[in-house]
Amino acid sequence: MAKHEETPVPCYSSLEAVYGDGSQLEEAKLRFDHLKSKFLQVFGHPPDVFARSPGRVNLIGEHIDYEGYSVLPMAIRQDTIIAIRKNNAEKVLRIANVNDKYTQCNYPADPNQAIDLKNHRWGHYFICGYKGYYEFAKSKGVSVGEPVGLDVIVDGTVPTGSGLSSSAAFVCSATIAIMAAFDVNFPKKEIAQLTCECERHIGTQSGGMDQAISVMAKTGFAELIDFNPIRATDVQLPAGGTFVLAHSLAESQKAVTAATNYNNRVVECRLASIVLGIKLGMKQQDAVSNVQTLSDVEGLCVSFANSRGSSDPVIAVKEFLKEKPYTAEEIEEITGESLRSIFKNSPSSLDVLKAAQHYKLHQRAAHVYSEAKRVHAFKDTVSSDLSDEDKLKKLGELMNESHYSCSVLYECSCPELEELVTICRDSDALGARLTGAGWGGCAVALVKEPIVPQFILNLKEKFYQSRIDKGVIGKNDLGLYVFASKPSSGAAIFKF
Ligand code: NG1
Ligand code: MG
Repeated sequence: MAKHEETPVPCYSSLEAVYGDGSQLEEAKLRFDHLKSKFLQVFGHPPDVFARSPGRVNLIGEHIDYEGYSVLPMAIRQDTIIAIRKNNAEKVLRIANVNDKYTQCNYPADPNQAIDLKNHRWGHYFICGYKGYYEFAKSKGVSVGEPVGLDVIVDGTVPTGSGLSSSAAFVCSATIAIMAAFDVNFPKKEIAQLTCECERHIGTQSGGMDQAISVMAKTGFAELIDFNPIRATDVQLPAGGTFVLAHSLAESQKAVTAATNYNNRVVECRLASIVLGIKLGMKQQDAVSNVQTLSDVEGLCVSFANSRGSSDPVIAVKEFLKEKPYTAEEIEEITGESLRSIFKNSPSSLDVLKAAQHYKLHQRAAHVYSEAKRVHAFKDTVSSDLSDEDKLKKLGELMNESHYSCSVLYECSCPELEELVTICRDSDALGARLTGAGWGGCAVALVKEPIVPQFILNLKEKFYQSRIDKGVIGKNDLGLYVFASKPSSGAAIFKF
């Protein structure tokens, strides 16, 4: 039997395979019916096919996917559903949304169009998938013919800016819907790779975690995701624990703040890896041309640590990267090349250089290497012969350590997340941490199953009530911002 990730995205003729037979199914039926009638109303004909892809919560392994390290997310039930139909009459991509907050976006049916990054629009994420599909088809030698128009309606339930990857749910469902409209399908792991690359058209230099889990998730399992090549290994979480997601209500606008936040960290990691490479004996020119990520120089760091009786690459970080932030000039002195020249082929990195005052190479590298180890410790704990109770305790500790590292070394937390994580721990979570890119969005807490209702009540009282009183959120909307989550299924196509 072909491995799960080698098989194409499944195509179903009914909703049960994905939404089960409980209240989720009822909710899904309403959403699909609404999509159909809205499609008819907006475009004058029914959709041809639907695709859905879920959001995700990352349990551990933050800001390391783009450095080549494995991460451990699970899919959540919130997803993006897309209804689509080819429109041969007009060469236009008409992208509407069930939510009136998102006004219809029209784009030319041109796979070579540039995305206008200076004017961010929600429809841009669809264009990522559109461009990605054509780039992929070209690389596979699939004949695509003349571009045609597409009529599209989107219905997303993953809260935006929440660190739960509404963006990947959108890009993946868009790509898969486009493929389904053109009647083609590919192995899931190839779609995971393609969607990871095409989401970068939005201007963030992201890794591939979100798309990989959205496309390859399986009900009931978290997944250890490895990169280069992308691979997913099922992780069965210990019984007795539940992951509760809680929104800090600070929205992180990653596409807008990329130069100072997300892409800034990607650039700092690249510089840290080049400097480490040189300090550990590489020629300047070699390091600048060949070292892309901290995983590229891990071997050198580990050899150095071994000479000190350890295998921890953080030893090399401590020895060779000073704690005080580096100026551009200090780094250029080490690399023998200007930063502008190192990043000359990456416009979004050049934006980072313009905005940066200094570069915290020591802290960023220490986070990445230690977080990569925690992912494996998490996986090893799950498969160890400890009791479920002891496993949960250990997983909680690893989550706490991960949060500390994100907050102090990677500086991707924010005051609201700090407050929320503290409240989670005070409310008897086994562990709690920010999840996703950070700078806002959600925390994830590991909680013993029997106390979940009390835990959620505590959060309501200590974190949300004052925000309800101030009108930040409605008192009936609490369920949208704090909920327990089980590992859900990955992408699917529906043809009725
Ligand atoms: P969020 O912020 O949840 O979209 C982002 C990246 C991930 C990963 C995490 C941090 C995108 C699409 N995703 O996730 O690849 O790097 O941050 O671990 O940018
Ligand atoms: Mg995202």
